[in-house]
Amino acid sequence: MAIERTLSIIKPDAVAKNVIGEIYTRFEKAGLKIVAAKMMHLSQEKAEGFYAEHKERPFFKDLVSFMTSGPVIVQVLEGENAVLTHRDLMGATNPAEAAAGTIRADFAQSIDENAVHGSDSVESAAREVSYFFADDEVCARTR
Ligand code: RTP
Ligand code: MG
Repeated sequence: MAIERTLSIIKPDAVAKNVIGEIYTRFEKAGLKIVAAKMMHLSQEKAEGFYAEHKERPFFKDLVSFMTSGPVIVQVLEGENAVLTHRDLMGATNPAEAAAGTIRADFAQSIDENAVHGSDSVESAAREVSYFFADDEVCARTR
């Protein structure tokens, strides 16, 4: 299987719940390595740019408002099949439909405040990683 990278965001609701460590533990237990990480409070412009693909959707304004409501933790995860492995750990977008034991089932309250983001393809991951990190901010984990 291919070693991939994916972009992960712990959203403002999960940071506020103080479950950053619990979420990181799930990544590590699944064999995903954190190769870049930062805490940041997204500006409106940064959040709008990140979710530009959704800008015509009815939920866009609420999504941007939520994503700028408090700090987030943004990280790059690396591992075998990282994009899908991470999506599986997250669970369905709507936590009411998320499988038991997934991050969204355990920590999210609604489709609008759903704890985490994960890239949905290798192509999106490449774009999203470079949206948040310069090349030299992503570290090789060789040992
Ligand atoms: P994300 O991008 O945040 O990882 O979530 P996702 O792939 O599971 O879902 P996506 O379709 O990309 O939607 C991005 C975020 O928009 C909100 N959303 N609300 N009310 C709605 O019908 C609706 N649909 C999407 C969610 O917060 C979702 O995470
Ligand atoms: Mg998405």
